[in-house]
Amino acid sequence: MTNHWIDIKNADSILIIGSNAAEHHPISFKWVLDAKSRGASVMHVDPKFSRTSARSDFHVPIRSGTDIAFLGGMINYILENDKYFKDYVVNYTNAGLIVGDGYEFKDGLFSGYDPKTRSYDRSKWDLAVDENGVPRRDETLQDPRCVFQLLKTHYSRYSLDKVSDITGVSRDDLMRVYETFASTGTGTRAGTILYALGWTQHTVGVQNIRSAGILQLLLGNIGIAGGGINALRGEPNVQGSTDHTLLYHIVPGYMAMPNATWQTLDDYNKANTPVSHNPESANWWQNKPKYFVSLLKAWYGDKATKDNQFCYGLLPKIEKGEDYSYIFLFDRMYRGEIEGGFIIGLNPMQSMANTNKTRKALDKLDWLVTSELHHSETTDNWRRPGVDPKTVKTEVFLLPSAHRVEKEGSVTNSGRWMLWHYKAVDPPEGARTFGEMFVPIVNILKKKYEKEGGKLPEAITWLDWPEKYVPEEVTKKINGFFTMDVKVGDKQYKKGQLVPSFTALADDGSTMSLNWLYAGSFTEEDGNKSKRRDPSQTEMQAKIGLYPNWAWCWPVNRRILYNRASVDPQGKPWNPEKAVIEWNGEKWVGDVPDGGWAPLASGKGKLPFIMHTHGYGQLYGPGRMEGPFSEHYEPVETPVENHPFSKQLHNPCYKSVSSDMDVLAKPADPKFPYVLTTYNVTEHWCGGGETRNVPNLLEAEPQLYVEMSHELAREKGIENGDGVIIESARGKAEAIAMVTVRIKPFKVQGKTVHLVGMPFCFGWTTPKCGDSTNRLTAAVGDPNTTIPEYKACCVNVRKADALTEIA
Ligand SMILES: Nc1nc2c(c(=O)[nH]1)N[C@H]1C(S)=C(S)[C@@H](COP(=O)(O)OP(=O)(O)OC[C@H]3O[C@@H](n4cnc5c(=O)[nH]c(N)nc54)[C@H](O)[C@@H]3O)O[C@H]1N2
Ligand SMILES: Nc1nc2c(c(=O)[nH]1)N[C@H]1C(S)=C(S)[C@@H](COP(=O)(O)OP(=O)(O)OC[C@H]3O[C@@H](n4cnc5c(=O)[nH]c(N)nc54)[C@H](O)[C@@H]3O)O[C@H]1N2
Ligand SMILES: [Mo]
Repeated sequence: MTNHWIDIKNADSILIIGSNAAEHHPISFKWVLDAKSRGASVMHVDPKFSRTSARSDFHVPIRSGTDIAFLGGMINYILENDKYFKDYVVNYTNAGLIVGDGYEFKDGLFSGYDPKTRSYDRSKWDLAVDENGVPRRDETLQDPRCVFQLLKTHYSRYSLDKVSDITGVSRDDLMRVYETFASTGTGTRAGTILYALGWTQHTVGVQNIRSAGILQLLLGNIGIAGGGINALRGEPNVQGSTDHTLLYHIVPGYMAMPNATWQTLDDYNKANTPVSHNPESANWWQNKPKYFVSLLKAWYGDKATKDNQFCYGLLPKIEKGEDYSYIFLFDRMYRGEIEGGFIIGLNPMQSMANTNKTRKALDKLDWLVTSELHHSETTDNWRRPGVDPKTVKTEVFLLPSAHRVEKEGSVTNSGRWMLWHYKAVDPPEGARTFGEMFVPIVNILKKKYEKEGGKLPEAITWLDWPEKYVPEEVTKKINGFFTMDVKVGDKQYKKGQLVPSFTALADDGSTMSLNWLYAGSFTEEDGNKSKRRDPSQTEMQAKIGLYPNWAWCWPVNRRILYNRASVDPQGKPWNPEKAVIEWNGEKWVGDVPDGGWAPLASGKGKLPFIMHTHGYGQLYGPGRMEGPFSEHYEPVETPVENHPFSKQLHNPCYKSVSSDMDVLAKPADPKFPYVLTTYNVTEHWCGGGETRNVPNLLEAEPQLYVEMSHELAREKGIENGDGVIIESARGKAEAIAMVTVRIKPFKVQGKTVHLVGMPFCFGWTTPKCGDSTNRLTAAVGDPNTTIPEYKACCVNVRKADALTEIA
C-alpha cells in the first residue's frame, strides 16, 4: 500500500475493484465503513456481488478480465472533461516530458515488438533528452510528442460505447463510477483504490495496476491522505516476505537478482544503478550500491571484503530472461529436470494453476522435503486418488511445523507496518518453527562442505550464519550494524552498533544490513521499534490518524509514500484539513517526508517521486514489459473472438509453457462457452490446507460449489443443490450448484456471456468436500510477474449424470 489501513478513513471516494475487501481484508473494511459514515462514496466493481458489494453504496458487475477497458474509459472521461488536477499533473508527473521518436502505437502493438521472442525492445520507448541528458519537457503540455498528448490520443479510443460493449457494464453504471471517482481530481478531495487478486491474477495484471497509477496521478491522489493505490496483501506477512524476498527475481529490498550477464559487482552496479541528470531529481536508487554491498556484508560477514567484491562471485546467477516462478518451475519438474527440493508453508498441489499437471510433475522428484501443520494435498501427493503409491518414486520427508501462534517474530502488514508478533503457546513436542529447522539444516550443510568440499563450497562455508536461531538477533541484523568505527556526518559510530537509518549505509564495507528498507527499525536508542504501542501523535498528525509512534513503518517510518506530492511547490498542503506534511519555513512537520530537502519552489528542492529516476510520477511508464500505457487485451481464454480496440486479441507478451498438459481453449470456443472466475471464501484460508482441519470452519463451508446465475441454471436444467460437472480444456471438477442472484449474465457485443464462480479451498485430503478447482485453471501468466490467470478461464458446465462422490 502507498498508504495504510487507518488512512482509508480519510478518503472521499473509495473504489474497490478486484477485491472482496469486506470478506478477505476485514481490517481495511473497518476503515472503509468509517469513511462511509463520514460521507465517502464506496463503489465495488466486481463480477459478482459479495458482502463487499452489500456494504458499498453501489455494486457494478464487470466481466472478468476487462478492467483496462473500464479504467481506460475513465482516463478518457477525465481527459476529455478536464477533470484532472492540473497543478499536480504539470508539476509532479511526467505529463510534460517529450517522448523520443522511437515510440509508436499501432494496431494494438507498441513499437519494438518482436513476434519471435514475444517481447519488446523497450529502448524504443525512451524519453527525449537535451544535450545535458536532462529529459526534454513542455510545461504547457501542448507538444504533440509530450506524454500528456500521447496519453490523450491513446485513451481517446476508449469511448463509453466500446467500453460498455466489451466489459458488459452498462453506460449508466460506467458514468456513475467515472463521475464519482473523478470528482476527487481537485486538491481538496481524495480518492483511494483498493485492489487485490481480481486485478493481479490476469495476463494483464500489472497493466491493470498501471492503469490505476495513471488514474491516480491524473487526479492528484498519490501522496495525499485518503488517496493512493492500495494493494490489499494476502497471506499474513506476505508484505514482509516480499520485502525480504519470497520472489526469485529480486534480493531483499527490491534489488535485482544477479544474472549471468553481470559477472562482477561492477557489472551489477552499472546495470542496476539509475543515472539522472535532472537537478530536481533525488533519484534515490542511485544509492543502490550501498544497500547491495551492505546486504553482501550481512550474508558473508568478515569474509566479504573490497578485494573479493564482497563475495559477489559466490552468489548464484540466474540466466538472463529465464523465468523461475511456479509456472516454469513446475514445467521443468514435469519434464524431469528437477531432482528434489523443499516445499514449506504452501500447498501448490492445490493452489497452483493446472494442478493435474503439477501433481504429475511432483511425481518426477526423487526426494521432497515438506513441513506442515497437517497432511496436505502436497505432502500426500504420492497417495492421491487414482494413483498407486508403488508407482511414485519420490521419497517424501514430512517435518512437523510449529503454528504461527507458537512462535515470535515480526510481521509486516499491508500498510508496511512492521509489528512484533509474540508467541502465545509452545509448539507440541517435535514441532519446530521454520528458523529452528532451517538454521540447523544450513549448519549441517556448512559442516559437510567444510569436510567434503564440493563446487564453490565458500558460497555455503563462508556464510555469516548463527549457531542457533534467535528471532530478535535476526531482526537486528535486518536493521544492520556498523562493521567498523566510522563517522557519519558529525556523529561517531562504533563497530557493532546498530545503524540508525539507511542513510548511514555505505558501499565500502563499513556497514551491513539484511534489508536497507528496514534500517532504522531497531536502534540503539529505541530498541525494537516493531514493539512500540504508543498512540501519541501531534494535533496535525491526529487529524489524519498517522500514529507515528505505533510500531514502525518502512521506509524510515514514512506512513504515506510520495507525500511530497501532497503539498504545492511552496510546501503548502493542497488540503490543509488533511495535511500529511507541511513546510513551516524551516522544516517539514507531520509525516516523515520523502527526503528532507526544502520545498521545490525554493530551488533547492526535489521532485516528489524520488524512486523514479527523473523524479516524476509516471503517466508514461516505459519500464513494463508490454508497453508504457495500458491497453485492453482479452484473457488468454476468452468468450469473444475480437474486441473493439485493436486486432491484437491477447497480451502479446503473456507467459506460457507448452506441454501435452497445457491445453488451451480457442477464443470463443463453443466447447467452453462460460467464463470461470475463482476466489477465496471467508470461512477458509487459501488452499484450505489449514482450515479444512478446523471442524467448525469445515462445517460452515463444507464442500466445493459453483455459483451461477438463475438464467444459466435454467438454460442448463440445473437446480440449486444439484451435482454439476465443470470442464475446461485441462480438466474436470465436480461441485454443487449454487444458483444465485449474486451473479448476473453479461451483455457483451450484443450476446449473452455467462460467468460462473468457484472457491479454490477444497481438496481431496479432506473427505467428501471435493477437490482442487485449479484442475480447471490455465498456467498462463502476466509477462512482468508470471502470476497465473486464476481469475478468468473458459469452461463448460452440465448437470452431473449421477450423484458424485461429494453430493
Ligand atoms: N477469510 C479469508 N481471508 C483471506 C484469504 C482467505 O483465503 N480467506 N486469503 C488471503 C489471501 S492470500 C489473499 S491474496 C487475499 C485475496 O483477497 P481478494 O483479492 O479480495 O480475494 P479473491 O476472493 O481472490 O477475489 C477478489 C475479487 O475479485 C473479483 N474478480 C475476479 N476477476 C475480476 C476482474 O477481472 N475484475 C475485477 N474488478 N474483479 C474481479 C472476484 O469476484 C472477487 O470478488 O485475501 C486474503 N484474505
Ligand atoms: N484458483 C485459484 N488459485 C489460487 C488463488 C486464487 O484466487 N484462485 N490464489 C492464489 C493466492 S493469492 C495464494 S496466496 C495461494 C495460496 O496458496 P498456498 O500458499 O499453497 O495456500 P495455503 O492454503 O495458504 O497453504 C499454506 C499451507 O501451509 C500450512 N501452514 C500454515 N502455517 C504454517 C507454518 O507456520 N509452517 C508450515 N510449515 N506450514 C504452515 C497450511 O496448513 C497450508 O497447508 O493460492 C493461489 N491460488
Ligand atoms: Mo495470496
